[in-house]
Amino acid sequence: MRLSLRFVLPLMLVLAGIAYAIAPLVDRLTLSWFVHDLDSRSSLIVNTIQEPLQELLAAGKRIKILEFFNRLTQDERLFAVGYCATPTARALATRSLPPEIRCAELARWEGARDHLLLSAKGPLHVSVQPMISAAAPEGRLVLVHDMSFVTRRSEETKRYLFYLFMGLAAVVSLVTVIIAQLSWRGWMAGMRSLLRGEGLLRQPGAAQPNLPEFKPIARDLQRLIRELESDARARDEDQITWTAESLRAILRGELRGEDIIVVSNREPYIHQRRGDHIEAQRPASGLVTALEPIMRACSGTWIAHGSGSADREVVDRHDRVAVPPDKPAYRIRRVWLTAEEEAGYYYGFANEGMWPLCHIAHVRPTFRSGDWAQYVAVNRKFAKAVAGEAKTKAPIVLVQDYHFALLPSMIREELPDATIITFWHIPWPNPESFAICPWRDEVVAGLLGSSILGFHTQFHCNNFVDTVDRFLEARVDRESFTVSFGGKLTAVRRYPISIAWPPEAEMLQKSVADCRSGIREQNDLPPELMLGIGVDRLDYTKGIVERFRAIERLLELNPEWIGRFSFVQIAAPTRAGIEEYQQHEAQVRAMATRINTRFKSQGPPPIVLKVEHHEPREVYEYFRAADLCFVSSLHDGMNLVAKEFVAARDDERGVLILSQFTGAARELPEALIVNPYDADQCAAALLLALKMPATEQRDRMRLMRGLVAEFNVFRWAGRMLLDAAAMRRRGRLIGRSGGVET
Ligand code: ADQ
Repeated sequence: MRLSLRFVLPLMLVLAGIAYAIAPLVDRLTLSWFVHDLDSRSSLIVNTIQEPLQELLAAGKRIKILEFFNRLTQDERLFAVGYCATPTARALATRSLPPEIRCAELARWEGARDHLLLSAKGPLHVSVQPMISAAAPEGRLVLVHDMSFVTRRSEETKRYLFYLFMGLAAVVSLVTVIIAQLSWRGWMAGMRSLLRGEGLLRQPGAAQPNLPEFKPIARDLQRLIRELESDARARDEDQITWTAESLRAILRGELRGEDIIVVSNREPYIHQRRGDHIEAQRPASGLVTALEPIMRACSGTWIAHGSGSADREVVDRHDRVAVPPDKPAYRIRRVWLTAEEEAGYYYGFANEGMWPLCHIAHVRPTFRSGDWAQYVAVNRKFAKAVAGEAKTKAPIVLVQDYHFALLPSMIREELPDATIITFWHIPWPNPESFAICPWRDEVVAGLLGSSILGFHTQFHCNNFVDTVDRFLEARVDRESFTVSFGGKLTAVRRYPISIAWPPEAEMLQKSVADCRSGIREQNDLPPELMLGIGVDRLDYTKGIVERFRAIERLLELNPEWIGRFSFVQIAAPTRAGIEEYQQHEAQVRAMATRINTRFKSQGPPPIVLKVEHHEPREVYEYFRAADLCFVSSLHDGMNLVAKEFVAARDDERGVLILSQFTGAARELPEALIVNPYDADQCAAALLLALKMPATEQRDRMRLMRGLVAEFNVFRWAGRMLLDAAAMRRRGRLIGRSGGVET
């Protein structure tokens, strides 16, 4: 409509102007036509009346002549008729002959070009014709025609001319608007099909692609576009210094304050009752460590299981509480679970089933149908909470981890237009291993409710896509790494997680020298002692037993280090309700005791085991106090401890020993990469670390710090959210949002 007005109005004005400008021209033209016409008419009349008039003249019948003339003027256009026998004679004429026409002046009219007389009666055409008579050689007939009809006609012509141009303007506008609309629609359809990559695969009007010969070209084209896009994205990303502030600015620009909801099992702040006061504790979790800065940056809603002893006391009537407690920036919406729900969903299916299933740590998964039923019910409960917290129909929902495999498709049912980004923080096994799960199809189908599904490494993405291919009726595109299932597309992407950079100033406040002396003193260790550090949840996947075995082997093979080297293991209690974890804790404790007993006589204990939670600041103090950090996970999605150790060492000292089975090993090749199952290799790495010259430590540490700085957690979140924003933009362009339909 706007287009029509913008186009039609000026066009009409232009055409009206043209009509106005050419009207006098047309006037002149029509006048000359009429004059010419009247000239011919006059000649015709004169020729016709010559004979009877000559007879009447010869008979001298003046009265009859006047009657004859009067009869002639009954013609509506013939205004007057007269006859002059000689220039000096008196005109014999009808009364209507204008007085300006006198016999003596007829010569003037004979020679005139336009024959026009503007009399008191209006415009007149005067024609003077000679009589062909030997009796009156000077006789002249005067015919006067009324030309007022010419003025009337001219007015009419102008009016018609105006209508004609207006009509023309309307037709031209209509045709133009129709053509514009048709070509806009066609262009849009073309764009849509191009965006869907169908441009070359589908002919207009054809329901199915029917140009198979173009398929390879279309695929090549699509791949080229994707490569260009990803190149451009990488370039754009490289130019950004990723900080909480730049992430916030990008989110403001790209997502314009869109509704962001995070869902995870673990809450970022747990309120615990300690006697008569309530304490807000941050749990020891990589996931929380990674997502907390993002939520601070974009102030959304974090939905999580309320598990603290004082959680219910601090929430409002909608079960919400603003956090962080000292400087509220976002809110937690707590979901309450019954003891049965927690036992079945969390301890049962998630941690006795999915966790060992996805980690190759030689602990058998246990699957019970009762646990599965609770897992389904709790996922449904969280889906309802998401729908309840959503402020718009199309929020961006970030679903976290293996506790919520079914949640993406359940959210999709509640909010079809939501953009759902699911991040799987743990590894994804190969299809053979995953086949163990009795509900494998449901789990995979649930995850395919996501718009984007993220893993830490490409290897895990490959395993997931292979699993889909093996078990579901889905279309897998390995070029674009997308899965089409149930009419929806899920992009499977690699987003290596990281930590905030730079670390909070508070973490690095205490100097390395003070940390070294302070930590040794706190643990009754001699000041000159070489110190190793391990920080983990007390989980069997972290390889703590293998780590201790490597320390024992080091001391066995290199007894000169007994009493000169100790290893502090900080182990946060975790999932203590599960038998495997209880056994694992017992095994770790027993092993530390045995090794310490074995080498105790010769000075400080080789292993200092601290099974307790520590605040992040204390953990950083240990990192800064140590000479080496040993991460020996048997299987780990990423492992943030490795990156935290690197971030803590602004003195560019310290050696990182890192298991080859962590996602982090792919990003930090400057660490000493080891196989945790190979005790001799690990012992050799420990020895190398203890003896490593300061310059080599600095070179390795510098490279690792550069990588962690560049690929920090803000980039992790920013990339996912930018991809989501691009997906939403594309969705809006082709008339859809959320999961892109195939
Ligand atoms: P986690 O298995 O929890 O995370 P990790 O990545 O190592 O493992 O993160 C643990 C976090 O907890 C670190 O921030 C660490 O500092 C902290 N932490 C550990 N022990 C602690 C203690 N005793 N006291 C205080 N803090 C402690 C899962 C996956 C990982 C993946 C992360 C993030 O298993 O592979 O890297 O999610 O995606």
